[in-house]
Amino acid sequence: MKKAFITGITGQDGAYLAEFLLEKGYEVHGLKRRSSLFNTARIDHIYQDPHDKGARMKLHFGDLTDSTNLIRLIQEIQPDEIYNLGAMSHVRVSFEMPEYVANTDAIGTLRILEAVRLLGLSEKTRIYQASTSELYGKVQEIPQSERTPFYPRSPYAVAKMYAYWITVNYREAYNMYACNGILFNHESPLRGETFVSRKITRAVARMVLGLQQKVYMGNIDAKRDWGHAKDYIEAMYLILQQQKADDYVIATGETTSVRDFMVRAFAHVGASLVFKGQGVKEVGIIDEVKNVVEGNSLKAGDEVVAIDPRYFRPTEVDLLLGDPTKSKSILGWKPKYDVNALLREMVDADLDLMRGESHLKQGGFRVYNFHE
Ligand code: NDP
Ligand code: GDR
Repeated sequence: MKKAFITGITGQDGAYLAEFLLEKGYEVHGLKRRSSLFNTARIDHIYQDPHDKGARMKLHFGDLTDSTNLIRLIQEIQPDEIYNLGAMSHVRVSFEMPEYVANTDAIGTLRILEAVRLLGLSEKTRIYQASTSELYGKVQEIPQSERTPFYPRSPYAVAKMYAYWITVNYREAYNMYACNGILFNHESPLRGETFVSRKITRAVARMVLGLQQKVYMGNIDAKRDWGHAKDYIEAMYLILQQQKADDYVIATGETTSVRDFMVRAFAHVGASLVFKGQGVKEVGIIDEVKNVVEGNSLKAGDEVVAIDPRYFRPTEVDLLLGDPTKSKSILGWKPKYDVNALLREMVDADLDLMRGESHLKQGGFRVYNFHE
């Protein structure tokens, strides 16, 4: 039985990957941070009681900033594959805590690589590093491929750049099977609520149900190449199953602006959204509503989107568009979702979730209303 060790198992990708590897028959070990509240909501449905004989999923307390913990765990587990997905992954937040991000996202990767080397597991253990399209940063070339130069634009991206190169260096210096997946943005109903796609789909669902009136956004001109996390974790797995370790771009090859993502998300619930004004004065107004969702609270004339500069970033990544030619030809990887299928699934999932909130509100319970 193959053993996988996943850092970041409680995150979006970790949850999908753990489920995928369990289905493939792996024993799955995950690194979980100690927190004062439960932080396993995304993996509770695949949790296996360690008392049950034959349990193939095991969680271990730890942190990417703690070398001795990582060395001990990797020694105990003796993994065939490590997926290093753990990271402080929010670009805007990285401007507020750059040192912690460097420690976790950059040096955390070094700690994993060093642990494998020091424990004499270089030949046995294959390592996947969660690299990112944020490495391309300021536009140098469109579309972006494995050969496009990097120009990181945030403390997050700079930390991930170190992680990228230290992974390449350990592969070349110690002949380790260590790879980078340069993944473009990928989302899902499990996406963290403060990333833009989920913030939008959640807000649309809440507005339909009358739980929220407006959403405040940052730079809605930004363009991203958005795919579905379910497709992208399959690419991670494929990257570790090749004859030769290498780095791959994983993307859909299609780009959409944040503004257009919003228009499409509102359209899915029957509301046409139009934008008026410019810069920080720009607003999004509902033009017409066809009631495709029962009890839709949205009405023509509602001002549902406004700009709040506090969501702007000191340095922005304006345009990401990936060229997945290499991963398609070598890995045989092809995404099943496009951006429309993705956002429809996300809006529908948030409508289901928010209906629960709506029932609570009708029952007289307090419903919290976070705007991020
Ligand atoms: P999430 O933010 O959803 O998950 C991040 C995970 O890392 C969580 O499990 C989190 O734990 C954990 N983590 C954070 N800090 C530490 C730490 N100090 N020690 C151990 N674990 C920690 O990210 P995604 O699932 O979206 O992304 C997975 C990886 O892929 C990340 O490295 C991200 O940077 C990268 N990436 C993501 C892309 C995307 O579009 N989603 C695109 C390209 C790269 P907790 O649950 O306790 O917070
Ligand atoms: P990103 O994702 O920075 O690309 O990083 P995010 O969804 O946060 O932002 C995408 C774009 O939308 C713009 N934007 C807003 N973003 C947020 N979060 N909130 C807003 O209100 C808002 N308004 C506009 C942003 O400025 C940006 O241009 C994600 C993360 O998952 C990283 O970990 C990963 O490496 C990259 O994707 C690829």
